[in-house]
Amino acid sequence: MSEWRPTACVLCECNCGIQVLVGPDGRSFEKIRGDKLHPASAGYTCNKALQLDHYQNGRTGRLTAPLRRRPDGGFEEIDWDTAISEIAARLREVGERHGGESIFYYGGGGQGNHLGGAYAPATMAAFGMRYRSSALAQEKTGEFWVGARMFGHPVRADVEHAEVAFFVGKNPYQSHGFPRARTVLKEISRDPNRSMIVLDPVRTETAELADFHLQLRPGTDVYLLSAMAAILVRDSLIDEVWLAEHAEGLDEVLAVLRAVPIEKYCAIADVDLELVTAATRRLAAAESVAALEDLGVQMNRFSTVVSYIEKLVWLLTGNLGKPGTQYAFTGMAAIGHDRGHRAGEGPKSPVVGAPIISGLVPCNVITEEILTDHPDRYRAMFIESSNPVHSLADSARMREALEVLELVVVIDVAMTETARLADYVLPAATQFEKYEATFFNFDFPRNIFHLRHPVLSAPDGVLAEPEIHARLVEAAGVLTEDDYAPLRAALEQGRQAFAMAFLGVLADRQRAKLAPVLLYRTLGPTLGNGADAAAMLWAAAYNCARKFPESVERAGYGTGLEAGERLFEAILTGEHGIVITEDDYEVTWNRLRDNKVRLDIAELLAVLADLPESDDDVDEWPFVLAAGERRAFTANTIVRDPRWRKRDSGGTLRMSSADAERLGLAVGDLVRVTTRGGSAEVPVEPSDRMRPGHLSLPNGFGLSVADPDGIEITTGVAPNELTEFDSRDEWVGTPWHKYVPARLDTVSADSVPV
Ligand SMILES: Nc1nc2c(c(=O)[nH]1)N[C@H]1C(S)=C(S)[C@@H](COP(=O)(O)OP(=O)(O)OC[C@H]3O[C@@H](n4cnc5c(=O)[nH]c(N)nc54)[C@H](O)[C@@H]3O)O[C@H]1N2
Ligand SMILES: Nc1nc2c(c(=O)[nH]1)N[C@H]1C(S)=C(S)[C@@H](COP(=O)(O)OP(=O)(O)OC[C@H]3O[C@@H](n4cnc5c(=O)[nH]c(N)nc54)[C@H](O)[C@@H]3O)O[C@H]1N2
Ligand code: SF4
Ligand SMILES: [Mo]
Repeated sequence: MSEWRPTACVLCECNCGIQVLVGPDGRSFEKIRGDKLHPASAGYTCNKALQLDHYQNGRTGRLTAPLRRRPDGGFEEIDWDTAISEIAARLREVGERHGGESIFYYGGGGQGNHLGGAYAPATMAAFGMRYRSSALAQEKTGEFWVGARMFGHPVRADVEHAEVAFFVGKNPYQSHGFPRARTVLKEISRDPNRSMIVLDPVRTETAELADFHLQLRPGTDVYLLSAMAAILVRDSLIDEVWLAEHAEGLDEVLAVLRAVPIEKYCAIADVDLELVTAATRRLAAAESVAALEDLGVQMNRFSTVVSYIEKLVWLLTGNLGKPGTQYAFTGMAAIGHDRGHRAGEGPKSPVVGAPIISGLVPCNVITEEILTDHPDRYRAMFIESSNPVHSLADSARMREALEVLELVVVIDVAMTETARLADYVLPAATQFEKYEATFFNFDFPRNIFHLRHPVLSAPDGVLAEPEIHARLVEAAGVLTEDDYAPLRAALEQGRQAFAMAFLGVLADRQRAKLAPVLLYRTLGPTLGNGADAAAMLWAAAYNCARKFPESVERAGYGTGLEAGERLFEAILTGEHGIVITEDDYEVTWNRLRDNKVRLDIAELLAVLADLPESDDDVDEWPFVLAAGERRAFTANTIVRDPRWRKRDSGGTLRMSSADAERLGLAVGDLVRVTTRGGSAEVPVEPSDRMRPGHLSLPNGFGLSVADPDGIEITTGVAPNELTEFDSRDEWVGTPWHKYVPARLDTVSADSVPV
């Protein structure tokens, strides 16, 4: 019997609730619709969710058995016992020769799946691994670090309730980033009392809805935002009363901003001074401003400094801890938290000495940590649920790095660009075949968690990640039945006795690291319905109730130890997603360090005080390429089957109509785009939305899949064939993928259909 089953979309961090109708074959999604019962998305989806069958059943190169690389470079299928014991033995060997810390862990989850990665710390501990990274360390670590310095706690924007929404290098219409984005954007746009300000060189779908589109020259946000902050100071638009109560370090900031050459900076950004002034005044006059910055600036020149000055703009106008501004959120995991060490202090990567922010080595130094004869270089990599050969800067160099490693293990659902270079590939169940969840729980005032139940059965030969980690940890010999027995005995006395026994485990720091697998093997099997993987969430729920007792109580779970237990039960049984915490806006202040904002970050103020004019070589590189734009049919590399796209199937290079006309190019004409890092042929799409001199390539293209005859088809250009690892932020090492100096050559007059 077919029935609608609740789950979620896995294509962006919003994870909108959906319902699926499984076809009579028991494998395909016959229909997909938004889930009205989901507490955050409430029935909303964008166009992409409806294509999820292509993730599940498309031509993806689905993996269905563990693979081992043969000496000739091909792969052979092996059984799970062989795979686990060989991988464990080889990880141990690497550890014995070079220390476990020479095994680098990368990934742990994509846009929809973090539950598996929550078990990975046990595998890391079992083999002595220490260093790790993920995609967050090539986009968000600058903002994390700045947030840690200014607030001591990560904050997010309450766009939904804002009078003024301020988007800096962010196109929520396509990329989302907050629930029901398209609906919210349209509401703001329609409301005469609310406004939208967008900084983007492209007239995006979001910019089109904006009241103020500051269509700046690419890479000049630091100047434009400095000018805006300086206008606030010059015209006495700052909220002095609020700042006196809530902030420290104002004088140091004012001293720098008073010296900003406003007109000159607007000229550098190439935006009309009057437009900048009007937008700034609108922002200052608002009761509430919610600001969202994203890759347009986080992967661009001065990225970390821009994250800082962007925050100064809304802090100087008093926009924190009130409805429609920014808030410090709760959650089931600590995403975005960092200690906020001063530059040069704090943990560092072993070879390059790069700062480790939020526990993550900057992605852009990974190849440098491998391609060297430094004694502490990484010798092996354990890669889970990510595709670094495609997603990290300079794919050619990343391939070279994987080739020199002694061992590469990949856990994925598909034969990806990265898996192809592995020594062992372990096949995972898809996100619809297992219990799954994300820790992207950033909502406010009601925060949401969604434990998705499987809606399809997994094929033989694949395993969910928690089981893979448990087997690896056991194969390492660090956990046996003897370790499980006391916890199981306690469980027989009930959960409270179990909780006490588990606290005993946590008291031993070494054992505490193995806690995920201890929970999985003891509590897991008692949860019923094959929900073993939810075991980790039991500890996470207790932790959430301990860290945010009032918020958990307000959400209806009571107080004390009981609250953690009730919250966990609600998570386990709430198939549509549940409210985990409920806050008021004021609570933000309790979460900030010293209940205050620290405005001055000396290192970054020094940069702002002394910005260079321009160092571009426009003769050699007349264009700036943004490598990796989010479009209607891109989703990182999660959907591999090119047939999922209803438009832009080849992934065009967008350029301004004026440039196209000058070069005699029409839609579909092939050009060769060349950068310092590489060169590729791509069809162009002239557009009046683009600034002259600017080029844009979509993300998520350049994937290879086999057609039914086994012939490999690659669709579009993989952006990181064109990027360079050393084009990166000075403070946290994030890449400047949106600012790739480029040149164009026409290839032929032949057009291809786009
Ligand atoms: N459709 C779709 N949605 C997605 C994803 C996807 O693959 N496809 N991926 C998800 C992920 S992982 C992320 S991190 C988010 C990213 O979400 P976004 O950051 O919104 O996505 P991008 O399109 O990469 O970049 C945003 C904007 O930056 C602009 N930009 C380029 N150069 C500059 C500049 O110099 N200054 C300014 N101010 N802006 C500039 C671009 O024109 C673009 O409109 O999207 C998520 N959502
Ligand atoms: N040039 C350039 N590069 C970029 C960007 C850009 O804008 N420009 N954007 C960057 C950003 S913001 C991000 S977030 C990264 C994303 O890049 P990555 O972090 O590498 O992640 P994804 O492309 O999302 O790939 C997720 C992987 O998980 C696999 N997968 C799917 N479901 C499961 C599952 O259930 N289990 C397991 N084990 N695997 C699964 C997929 O097959 C895929 O290989 O790309 C970055 N790279
Ligand atoms: S891709 Fe669209 S439907 Fe899917 S989670 Fe994101 S916003 Fe929701
Ligand atoms: Mo991302």
